[in-house]
Amino acid sequence: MEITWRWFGKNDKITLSMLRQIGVEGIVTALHEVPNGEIWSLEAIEDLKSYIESHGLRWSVVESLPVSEAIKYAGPERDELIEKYKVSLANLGKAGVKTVCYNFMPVIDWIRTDLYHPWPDGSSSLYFDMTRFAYFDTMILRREGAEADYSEAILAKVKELDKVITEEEKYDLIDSIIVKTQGFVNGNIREGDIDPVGIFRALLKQYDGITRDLLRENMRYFLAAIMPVCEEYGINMCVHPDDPPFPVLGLPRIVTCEEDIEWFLSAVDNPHNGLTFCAGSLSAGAHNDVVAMASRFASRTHFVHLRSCNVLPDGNFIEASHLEGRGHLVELVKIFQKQKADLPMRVDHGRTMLGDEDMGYNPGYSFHGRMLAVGQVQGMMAAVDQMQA
Ligand code: DNO
Repeated sequence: MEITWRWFGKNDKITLSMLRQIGVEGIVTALHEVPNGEIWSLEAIEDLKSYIESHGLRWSVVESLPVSEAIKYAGPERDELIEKYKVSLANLGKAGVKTVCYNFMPVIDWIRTDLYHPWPDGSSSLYFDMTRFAYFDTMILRREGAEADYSEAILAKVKELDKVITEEEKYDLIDSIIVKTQGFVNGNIREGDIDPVGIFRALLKQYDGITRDLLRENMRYFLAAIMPVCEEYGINMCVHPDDPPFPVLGLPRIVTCEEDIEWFLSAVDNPHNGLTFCAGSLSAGAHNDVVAMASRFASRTHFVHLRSCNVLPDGNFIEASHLEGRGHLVELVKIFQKQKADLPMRVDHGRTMLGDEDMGYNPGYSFHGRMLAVGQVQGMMAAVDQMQA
């Protein structure tokens, strides 16, 4: 696999020169300044690409070329947005950047409730707490019918939490779930937006009546429309699994398990329609056997996120060390190393440690924590290579 790193552009405090020193070969990035739905110009793509190359690295993967909401819920502007998406893809193809990660999650990309969940050793990880999430949904968002989506036990815990939660903690919960984790991934809400909860409610409304089957149909429609451009330019699309891999906030989620992946791969059965194998997202679902899924889908995997989770009682989960957890990364390295020598891989998130917490990095995207994970994965790769030689 090719060792890649998610880098957030020229203003990222983690510089390309730093990355070369730790063995990074390829960069995963996006034109973060271009608003969602606008065309990525060839000039802007080439400018960023040469900047990356001037540091002895290459632009391996786009993460993400975001799919606008109206494409996902099939709004009247859908075809126009797909045409723009195709122009961006063609421009990427002309510039030679040919692996494109995206997701098809309505309204909200990945979800965490705690950005600094402490480990006994003094470092911290991202965490998902079902009670706190249900609190956000039922007591802050006050979504109609939300209670029906949680067990009696969780609802009882929500009541208890309501007795002790402070206004500041409520603010932090909103900030973690719909602001801090979203803006930097070109999501719908950005830091500084006033009334994020109001914006969020309006976004959810757009999906009234959008069932799982309709969302699937909209994904099929989008993929079928862009495949000719992907074929012409040799672009591999790779959808990121839903994180966490289960329905949330009354929204359907359609890339959550083996059957879902099988479905979208065969709905548009084209080698350019592929998967980002995100072991972290998939391992957060107790229903997923991550190693079996990797074996099954390796040939349609164009990009790998190596990260691991532990699932805890109540449906809570924690981002585990790269050496343990349900992701079984050593097994995945064995599978993907055999599949394709230059398959791009990034370690995804890392722990926050050794001063990372003071640097203002995007949640999960620490320097020391990710560097440690890169070292661990490099070790796995070297050992697996020797064993397989
Ligand atoms: C979070 C990321 C996701 C991912 C997008 C891909 O850390 O893994 O935001 O980039 O879902 O479109």
